[in-house]
Amino acid sequence: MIDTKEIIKDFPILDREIGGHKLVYLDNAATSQKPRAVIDAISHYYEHYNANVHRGIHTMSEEATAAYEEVREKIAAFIGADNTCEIIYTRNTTEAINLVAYSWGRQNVLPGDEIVLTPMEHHSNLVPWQQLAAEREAKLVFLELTEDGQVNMESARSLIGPKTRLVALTAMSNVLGTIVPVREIADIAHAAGAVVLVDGAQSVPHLPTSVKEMGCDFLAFSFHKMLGPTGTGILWGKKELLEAMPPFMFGGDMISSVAREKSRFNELPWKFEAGTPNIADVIASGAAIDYLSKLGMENVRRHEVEITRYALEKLGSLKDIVIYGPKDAEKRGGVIAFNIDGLHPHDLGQILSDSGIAIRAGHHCCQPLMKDLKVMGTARASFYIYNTTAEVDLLAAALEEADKVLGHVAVR
Ligand code: C6P
Repeated sequence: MIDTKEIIKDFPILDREIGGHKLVYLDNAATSQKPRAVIDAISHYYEHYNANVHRGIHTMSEEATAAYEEVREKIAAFIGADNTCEIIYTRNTTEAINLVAYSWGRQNVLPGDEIVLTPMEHHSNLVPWQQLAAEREAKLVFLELTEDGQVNMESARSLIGPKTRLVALTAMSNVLGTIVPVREIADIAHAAGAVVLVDGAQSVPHLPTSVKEMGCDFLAFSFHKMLGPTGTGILWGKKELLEAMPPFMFGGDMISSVAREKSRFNELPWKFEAGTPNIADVIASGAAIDYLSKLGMENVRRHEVEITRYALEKLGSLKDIVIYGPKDAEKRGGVIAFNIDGLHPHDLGQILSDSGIAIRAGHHCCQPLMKDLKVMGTARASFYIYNTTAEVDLLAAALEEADKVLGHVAVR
């Protein structure tokens, strides 16, 4: 098991106080906190070898290029990819998905084709497909969910078929916490001749990941949710698919030669990386991978199952609370979205903040799912490696207090 007491020491921000209370950070699904090693990697780059990559032949440029490219190897190992040419740096998950929608989508999706999604997709894995579908006269098809927010596999078997061109699905919901059986769905999709894109924004930071075991064709994720800095994300794709795709953006670094009228494009992965990249943050993302690898992703997962199980029980015993998603901690990630009858989630978020507890409140960029749940929004607590059951107790106590303070003004 991981030792939270030791881990907490590595995160300077966790010493912070908010309004006289020690910070309890439970908004990890939005973005995680950063360990000292990641913060130091950024300043070390700027203090010692700040230079552009792939361009200069001076020492610092060579050092920066080596450090920047070395991270690609770490990422490939972390997600079980065979080849670093399949690892494309992007700004975040959203950009990675847009890259596929623009480049692969506009080349491969034809009128009458179907794009299959789940009803719990984040807007980042919905809006790009809406745009593509409108442009290509394709149709969006949604799988069904069971009452406790799991994918209804019967609907996967019946809705994925010969017209399906793409199945784009989250591996873990940022609202329901649901862990999706990606492999099973990918097998159904491949049998129908479709391509599978996995939104790993919530799963890669929290679960051991193997693109081979997942059986997907594309995987998108962001480093800022897994101890890394903001502004770095990854698109992994199968080499043969990426090779056949046109570049997404054009300009410097993505070319092999340019004449006045025409250009040749660079090979993978640089074909998809136009312009000066986010060098410092990519290098610091490597430090984030080192940190997580040292802990072991199996241990990260175990810790989160324990804390989620505890939180489901503790919060579940509160008066008038509704918790969304699977009841079993093994079937979900460390994300708990909830409502307390009669209290607005934003009011809850505010009152918890006054006690130093950071949660998220709102629609979590999943407005269609909110509509299905028949709510405007929810409160959401989400956990990571530095959270403890003692913090869950503080959350539960603050929610009880909030119910007392706000409850008497609320219309029940
Ligand atoms: N969800 C949340 O609070 P970006 O912003 O590109 O790094 O990640 C987008 C994204 C895509 N898919 C899923 C499943 C996500 O959870 C997110 C980000 C954050 O839930 C911010 S809205």
